[in-house]
Amino acid sequence: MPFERVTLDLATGVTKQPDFRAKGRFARIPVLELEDGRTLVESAAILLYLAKGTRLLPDDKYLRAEVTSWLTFEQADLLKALALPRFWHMRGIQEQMKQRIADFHEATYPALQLLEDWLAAHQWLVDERYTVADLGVFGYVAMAEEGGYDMQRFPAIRRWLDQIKQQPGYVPLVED
Ligand SMILES: N[C@@H](CCC(=O)N[C@@H](CS)C(=O)NCC(=O)O)C(=O)O
Repeated sequence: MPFERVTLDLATGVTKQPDFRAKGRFARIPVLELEDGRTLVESAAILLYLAKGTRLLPDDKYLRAEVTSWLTFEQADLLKALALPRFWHMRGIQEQMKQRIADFHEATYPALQLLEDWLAAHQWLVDERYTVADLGVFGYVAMAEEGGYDMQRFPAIRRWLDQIKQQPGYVPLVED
């Protein structure tokens, strides 16, 4: 599927500008812009849209709901708690944000443990095959260490992350 990737520097406040807001109602990335000019926001919606009709999204109604289930878990239990500590580390303000980071860690290790337990018993998140559920959960879990999370505790998650990186066509989220 042909596409153009546009990387934005969020530090410039670009997502708050009116031209960006016209494309992305929640003032954040990612935004998928279609050829006909329509846009789609929220990573889970974008993944489900792009994957429809491909091997990355099951046709079966139940399995498809299982994919949505994992994508929802990622949004509710992982995304912010993994993203913000990483962001504060990147900004060099981890000392200042120490308590909030500790609170996120305390609240989120149990969610990571749930993922670990699932992956200790399964190769993939849904239907024992690679789907957009894996892709959606992968993003921030793969960068959790940058937010101070000790991922050595989770061997099954680390095995699964490596497995995703080895998939044909894998492109790192953050470009060098
Ligand atoms: N639930 C959203 C979360 C997206 C999100 O939090 N994006 C952040 C960057 S990772 C953002 O664009 N923040 C706005 C900003 O920093 O200006 C999704 O999964 O698409």
